[in-house]
Amino acid sequence: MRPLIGITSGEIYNKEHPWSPYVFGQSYTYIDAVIEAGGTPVIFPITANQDVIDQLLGSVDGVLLAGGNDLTPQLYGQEMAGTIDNSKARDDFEMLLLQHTLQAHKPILGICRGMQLLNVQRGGTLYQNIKDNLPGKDNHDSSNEAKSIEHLAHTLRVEPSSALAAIVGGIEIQTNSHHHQAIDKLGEGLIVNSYAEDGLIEGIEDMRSSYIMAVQSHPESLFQLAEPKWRLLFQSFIDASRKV
Ligand SMILES: [Mn+2]
Repeated sequence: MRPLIGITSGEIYNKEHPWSPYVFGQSYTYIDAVIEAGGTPVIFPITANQDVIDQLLGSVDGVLLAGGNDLTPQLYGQEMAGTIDNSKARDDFEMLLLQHTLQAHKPILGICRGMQLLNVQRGGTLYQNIKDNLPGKDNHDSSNEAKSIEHLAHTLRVEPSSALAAIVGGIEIQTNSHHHQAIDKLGEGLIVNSYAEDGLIEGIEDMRSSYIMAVQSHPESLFQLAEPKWRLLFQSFIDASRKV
């Protein structure tokens, strides 16, 4: 059986027709990654209706918290200072969805914004803009500036004792970088599973009682060609979802 995987969506605006209703959507790369790893993807809409959230979660075997816009900084006790393009509706939906997914012990894979959401949900904080807050660090938006999401920006140092090291089969893996925010204070119960060369956190996990795994980069754009080892991450997530 292919496990059913809920993927979070973003609000997509039609810039040429700003009067048009926005669309809930997500990049095809997440969909392909789930299908190729053996799962069946379903894109979740954004809603504040708790019954709908419960039914959406109840229908799936795992949840992929996808990338997208910045989190509203009030969620981690800060005022706006470097955050761009945040959506309170998406934040509220995903915080509720994440809380319920954790309570249900269903597998979670967080990517980029999804990793930051997990950290904040556990009481952690973010640097709102790496270039302002940490001016000595490497450029973490280089895949964007190279106009290629497949552009390999960092070699990650994977913690040898982490679940991620066991999953990808090593303590080094290449990845892309398309983010301007980063984890500052680590959330409760989470461990760092990987760092960039400059020391920034590139992945977190909590495998104590269920599968909770998250990365800052976009492996869904790398597993096909640029770094095939990332395929193992999606396979481990789908395998965990099959067991629930
Ligand atoms: Mn990075």
